Amino acid sequence: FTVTRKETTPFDGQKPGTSGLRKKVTVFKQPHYLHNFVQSTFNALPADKVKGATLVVSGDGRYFSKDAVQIIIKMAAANGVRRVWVGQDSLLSTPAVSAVIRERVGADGSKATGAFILTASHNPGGPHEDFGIKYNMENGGPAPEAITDNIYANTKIIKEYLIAEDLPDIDISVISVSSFSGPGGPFDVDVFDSTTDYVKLMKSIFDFKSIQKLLACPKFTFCYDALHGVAGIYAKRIFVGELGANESSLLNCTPKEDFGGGHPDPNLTYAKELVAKMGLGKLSSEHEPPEFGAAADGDADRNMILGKRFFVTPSDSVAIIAANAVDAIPYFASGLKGVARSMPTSAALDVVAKNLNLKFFEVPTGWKFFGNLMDAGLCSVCGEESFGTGSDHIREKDGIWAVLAWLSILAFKNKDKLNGEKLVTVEDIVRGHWATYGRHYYTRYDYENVDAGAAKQLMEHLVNLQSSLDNLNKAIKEIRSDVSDVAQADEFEYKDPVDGSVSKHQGIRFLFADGSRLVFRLSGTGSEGATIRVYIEQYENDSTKTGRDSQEALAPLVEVAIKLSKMEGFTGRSAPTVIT
Ligand code: VG1
Ligand code: CO
Repeated sequence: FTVTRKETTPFDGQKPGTSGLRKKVTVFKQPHYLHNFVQSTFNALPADKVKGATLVVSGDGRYFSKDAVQIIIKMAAANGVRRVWVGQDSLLSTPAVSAVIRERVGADGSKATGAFILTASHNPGGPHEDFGIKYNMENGGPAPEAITDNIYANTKIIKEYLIAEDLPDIDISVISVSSFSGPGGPFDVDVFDSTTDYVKLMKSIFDFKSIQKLLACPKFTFCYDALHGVAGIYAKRIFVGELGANESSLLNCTPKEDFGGGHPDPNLTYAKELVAKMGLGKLSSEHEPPEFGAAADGDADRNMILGKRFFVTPSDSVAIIAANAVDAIPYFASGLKGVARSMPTSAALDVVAKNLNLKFFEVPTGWKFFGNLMDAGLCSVCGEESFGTGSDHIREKDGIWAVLAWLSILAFKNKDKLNGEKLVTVEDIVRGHWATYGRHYYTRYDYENVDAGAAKQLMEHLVNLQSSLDNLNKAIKEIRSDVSDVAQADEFEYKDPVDGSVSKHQGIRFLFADGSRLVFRLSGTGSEGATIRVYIEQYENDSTKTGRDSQEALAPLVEVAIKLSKMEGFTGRSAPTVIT
């Protein structure tokens, strides 16, 4: 092949957000748009991570992925990359990409040093919906801010990109290696099986035999919904192929470019079919719900865990996994190095860390902040309130891993009960946890796609309120007299304990004297307008009061949050788009 230099001019707004660049497909389809971002990434990386390097390119299979893969292959060739690894049909879940970077060794001994992941995660897909791209590093984790800032700086000054226009399109539906020769030497494209490396890793972490026994027990019924995302191919291999679950326990496990028209976000609002099947929500059906249900987002890094007629909050989920990991999961048998959560995630994990005497870290939203801690051997298990849970087996959150962790805990708790009368249920485990550690009532209100200017004004208003604690508390008491005082109000700032880098403006916090919290953030993953997230939390350690309905228990704080922020005044919204 030959290398062509194409002239181009910068596009505005190619700044990677919480997790890469996410825009409407119509934006990505503009001539040179994707090219500019890919070239800017190559320009931002150290030369040895491009020239002669091995790169992974794949994603959740959403609309435009197939075109994007061919473009990136041609640009990689032209930029001197030695080989590109592509999952069959360009499918690899985000956690599988992380595993492939860390674990896969090519036939010639090669190892990958990075990846382009093609996903907009939980955002809908299709010609009029979202596409996304993000770069992951040699440790398997998302590029840190120093790199994403550098990519963005390059997008603003780009003048040309390199592409091998005469390289033929690669048939990515067939596992095979295609070899080419260019001006800089040989170039290979290796299309490989999307599930093998990931499945092998999962088998090295969990006791598959004990999960098999649980799933074989007629009293234990199981259900998994991939929402037509990439998780489906892993669910088939692992839950059915390896663990013996019935094919009929899988919902929506065939990946689709538009996720079947749905919103591939595993929460109580968007995973409607599963929620109904589990006996939750208005649509709940007549039949007896399964004992365990779970769902994933488009790129399979998120998870929702449900019991029969029971929802496990993601903040509780990570705390419960941490509390049981050593007993139930062989990978952690020798102990946890530490645990971490994102700032808006509830403090349920903090209480576990304290009781078990574990190192504990609170980081800003987004998985990239956990990576440094894990690389330094400081953290084993971590999680976010946004349905993200994971461990140091890779450097991304991992939806299937979380399900296997829960199945392991259930298998452990039921190991002597499989022939008995009654199984320990998901609900029993959660209620038992609250009885030991107390309960963090928790909810998140999302106001999606509000006017960006209005959202900014609302945030400024909140920051202004923080200038006087006295006035703030007066204002709050006028809204509700039955909430405790705000003891500290600030914007969260994080100093990375490993590299000393500082991240500012990571969310507006109101910390109450009784341990309650209100947090406000603007989303960094949307593609249109702004999304305001309001996180509301209250701690209760009187075990007679941990069984209340969560929305009811949180009603006073919710009222304070909405009125204090003047939500309706600024945004015109009288209700959130999504409550989780
Ligand atoms: C959201 C979540 C955050 C998560 C991020 C990426 O970010 O709040 O916790 O890490 O999505 O998840 P934001 O900035 O919109 O609040 V994924 O599964 O979309 O890559
Ligand atoms: Co995701």
